[in-house]
Amino acid sequence: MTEARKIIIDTDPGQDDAVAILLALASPELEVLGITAVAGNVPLGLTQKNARIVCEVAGRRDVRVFAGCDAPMKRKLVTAEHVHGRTGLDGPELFEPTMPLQSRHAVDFIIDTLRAEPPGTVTLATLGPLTNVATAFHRAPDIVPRVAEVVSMGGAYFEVGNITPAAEFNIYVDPEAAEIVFKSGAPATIMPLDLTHKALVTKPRNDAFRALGTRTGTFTAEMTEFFERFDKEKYGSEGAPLHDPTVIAYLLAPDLFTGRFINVEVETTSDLTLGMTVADWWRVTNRDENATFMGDIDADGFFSLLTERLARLP
Ligand SMILES: [Ca+2]
Repeated sequence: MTEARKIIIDTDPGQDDAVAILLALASPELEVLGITAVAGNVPLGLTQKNARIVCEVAGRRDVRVFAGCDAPMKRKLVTAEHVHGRTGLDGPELFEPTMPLQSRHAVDFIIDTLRAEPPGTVTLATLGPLTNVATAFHRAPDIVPRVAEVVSMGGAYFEVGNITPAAEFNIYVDPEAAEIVFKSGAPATIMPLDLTHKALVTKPRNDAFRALGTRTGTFTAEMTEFFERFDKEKYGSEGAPLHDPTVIAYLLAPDLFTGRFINVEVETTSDLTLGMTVADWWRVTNRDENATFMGDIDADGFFSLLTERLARLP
């Protein structure tokens, strides 16, 4: 086997973040150098704790978890307990994690790691608002050319918004951070709602998690059942979209995805459309391409990969 791809997972767990972390920890092609928590779905005190809970469920107390920024760069934090529940991980019975939180700040960890590892070898997999990554890029611009790729769940174009009519949650919470990252020059791949709304946890797919008969399988099924209640009501669809694991699946099996390398910019001034990702899908401007904006997914392939990998965990 070729050498594992080194990644840092930046995250605001969140049930779908939790599934993404489990997928990464179950996959030998990836070496998780660290997990950096950020405020988003719920406040930082909960996201860093939830990240540790998920590592313990996976039997991976050795993974380093760092706490990062507790608020967006220039704005007040907006959270999403209405989707994820009070803890952010509502659904399964939760426990107090006993593995330690690292003492270093997540932003320092990102900067130190990118400076220490050979250039072009560390990928940033981002599953929440981009505050930690943008703060690192802003504070240490020398790390930007060392990033192999930033793969982010965020944004939307055809599906437009889920937190406002125009904006997807991760980008809306910290639009200035998203703008810094997407304009940084680091190779970017974006998993927008256009794609994740095709990755629905239908009943048979949820049953497949439960049928694993493992702690991880049950934990996953109970989490996805919880947030499904909200999304089914909201969208009237046959299941809830499983957003964040698409980022990890892309690192494992890029052929499951198709998209376009285009210009993507973030609205940071308008009240009406704040946080909108303006994606030049039809290439109607001369603005420079800066991101691969994904549009389609082989959903059956994605769920088979996910279930097969989760089966490897305890
Ligand atoms: Ca997330």
